[in-house]
Amino acid sequence: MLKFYYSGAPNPMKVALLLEETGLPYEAIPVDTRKGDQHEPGYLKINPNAKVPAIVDGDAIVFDSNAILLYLAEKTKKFLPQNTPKERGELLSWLFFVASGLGPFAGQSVHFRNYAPEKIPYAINRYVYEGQRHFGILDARLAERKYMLGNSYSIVDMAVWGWARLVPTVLGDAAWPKFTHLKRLVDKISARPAAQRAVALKDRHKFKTEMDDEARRAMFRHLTEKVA
Ligand SMILES: N[C@@H](CCC(=O)N[C@@H](CS)C(=O)NCC(=O)O)C(=O)O
Repeated sequence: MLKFYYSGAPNPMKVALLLEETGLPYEAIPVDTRKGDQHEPGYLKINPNAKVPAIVDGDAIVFDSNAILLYLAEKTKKFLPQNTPKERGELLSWLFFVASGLGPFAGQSVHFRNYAPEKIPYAINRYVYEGQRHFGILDARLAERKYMLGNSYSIVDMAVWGWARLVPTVLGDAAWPKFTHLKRLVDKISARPAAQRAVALKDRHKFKTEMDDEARRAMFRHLTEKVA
């Protein structure tokens, strides 16, 4: 059975949503990143980047959330647009936009707002600004169409949902009114039974919740290794 290495964080949650939407049987294997499971040698063979999510499907190993979304969508032939150059081009553009822009900027915004040992106004402003800019681009697109690629729900919407459901965590509690179209999409997806099962998945396992020294050592390794 397909093995899904996960935690309740945004990138694994996109994949949990797609797995639940497709109905593919899978075994959910917790990787407790606050305890350092991501650095275990056995896990590094699956994801050398020491992050979640990753999947093992027979002899296929796939890591990086949007790569997994594409792999599973192609495998099941679900939640993809028409296979024309135009539609595939749009699919890839938005998937990569989320993977290389939204995700990293949103992640750094959360880091500098909540976890950095010093509050650095320049860093906070840069990442909140960029997070806001990326969410704004999604919002503008959704002002003109129901879903990211038009009339059909696709893996791009799932990739967006992973991060957009956390808009207040990324940008602050007052942010939602700026992104009404994006909020509509998030609410629509969150109301789906598959999304509710995806969000509930982490309750099947016990994950550490404290961000203590052990967690900081596991997740922010630059704190103990000066390279600059
Ligand atoms: N580009 C990767 C990023 C994965 C990632 O950053 N995962 C976070 C959770 S959302 C993680 O594993 N954090 C633990 C750590 O950094 O040690 C993807 O999209 O899967």
